[in-house]
Amino acid sequence: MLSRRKFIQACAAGCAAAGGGYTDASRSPEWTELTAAPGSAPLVDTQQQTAVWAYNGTVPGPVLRVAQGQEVRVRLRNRIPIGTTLHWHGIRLTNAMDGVGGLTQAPVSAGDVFEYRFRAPDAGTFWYHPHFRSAEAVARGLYGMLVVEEQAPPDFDRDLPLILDDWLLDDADQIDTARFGNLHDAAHAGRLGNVLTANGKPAPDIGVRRGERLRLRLLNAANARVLTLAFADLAPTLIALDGQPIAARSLSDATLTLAPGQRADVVIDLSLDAGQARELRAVTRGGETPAVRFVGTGSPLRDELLTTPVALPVNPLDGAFSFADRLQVDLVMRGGARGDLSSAVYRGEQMPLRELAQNGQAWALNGQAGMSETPLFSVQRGRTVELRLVNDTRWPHAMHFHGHHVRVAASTRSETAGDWRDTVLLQARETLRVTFVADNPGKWMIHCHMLEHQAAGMATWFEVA
Ligand SMILES: [Cu+2]
Repeated sequence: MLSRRKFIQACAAGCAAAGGGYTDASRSPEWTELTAAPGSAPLVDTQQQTAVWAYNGTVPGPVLRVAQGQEVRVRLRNRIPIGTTLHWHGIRLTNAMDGVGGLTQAPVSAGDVFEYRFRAPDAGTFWYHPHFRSAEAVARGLYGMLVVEEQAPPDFDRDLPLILDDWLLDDADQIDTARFGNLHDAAHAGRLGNVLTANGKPAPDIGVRRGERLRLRLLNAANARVLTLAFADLAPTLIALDGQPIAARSLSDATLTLAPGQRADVVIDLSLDAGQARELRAVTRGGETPAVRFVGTGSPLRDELLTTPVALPVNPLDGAFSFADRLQVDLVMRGGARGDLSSAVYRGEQMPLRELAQNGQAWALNGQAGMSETPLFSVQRGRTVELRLVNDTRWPHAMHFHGHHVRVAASTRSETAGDWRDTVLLQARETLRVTFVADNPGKWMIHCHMLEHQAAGMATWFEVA
């Protein structure tokens, strides 16, 4: 892995020679070590440690920065008491490196090592987390951001990852482990927490100079909480979603909704004088909770705010859809509390709801609870797929696609037509159509990123041959 400084040096030597293509991976033979192990973190305040699982001892794990097209090399060591993997959320990588325990690899046993090597074709904001028993592993703190740098990064004064999480802690400020696997949570909104953190701290202060232009890389790493962020008068401009650049747009009402797994890149220009503060807040039913506090500090960087627009270079996504011979697939979600699911297939057996519940299942996709032996659909490489996602439940869901980004066909309450996403939010009873070219061979999951919903049935897969 190259640090940003090393990348710039490597680029000085090699990027021009690469003619705008990808840097030569042979120049970057380093491996990044990531060790998943029990640890502790001051989630609530600096005087109080919460027992967590952490990568390299920190929550979130280290921000990994790589150059677009460069080979990423990460050596995972498992020192937690259960099997684990690394899933590179949003990266259109080679299938064997997707990190789905039981589908693309065997889970890495406690004490073992696994090496991940892949190229990141798209520049943008991505993340990594286990994809085996992920509801528990992510809730205990195993996640981190993967930043893929543009070949020619646009001009920001600061690039600031903001990794948000919603922790369920008990009275002693420890992770509520008794609720793991709770079927009531799984059949409702999932595991909702009671402590909001940004970069592992509650409402941290972030010092900013007057006139500073920030690129915020926002990630919702919560198990289940849909976060609506209120920027108030920070005048946010949205420039990318799920790692894919968009034509810059301002946010209506200065709010941004991020479902679990979703990311957004937002530019803000701050006019704070020393000592002044502005909060970025998360809106919940109970009111607003501060997520981060920007505090003016030091001497002004510039007196007048920058007004130059920001545009990110586009990524090499294949949007050459061929609708004439597209494969149309319906994905119908049913079940959950106050749903009408009476039975579904689980592990090859048709089961009534009561029996599903005994197996920890509460949801079905096209009548199937959990992963099946055969894929939901198989598609020839290069063919256009049109998926109609039908949320026939009373609950929102955040459907995540592996190995591909999908284009939203028509705007909905939560999503905007034309955006490329790897995770889309559907409100209760909502239908959403997405389109993509199945250009990445292998076995790819589609699942709800509310991790308790995934564990309780909302998981399927497709195959690109
Ligand atoms: Cu869901």
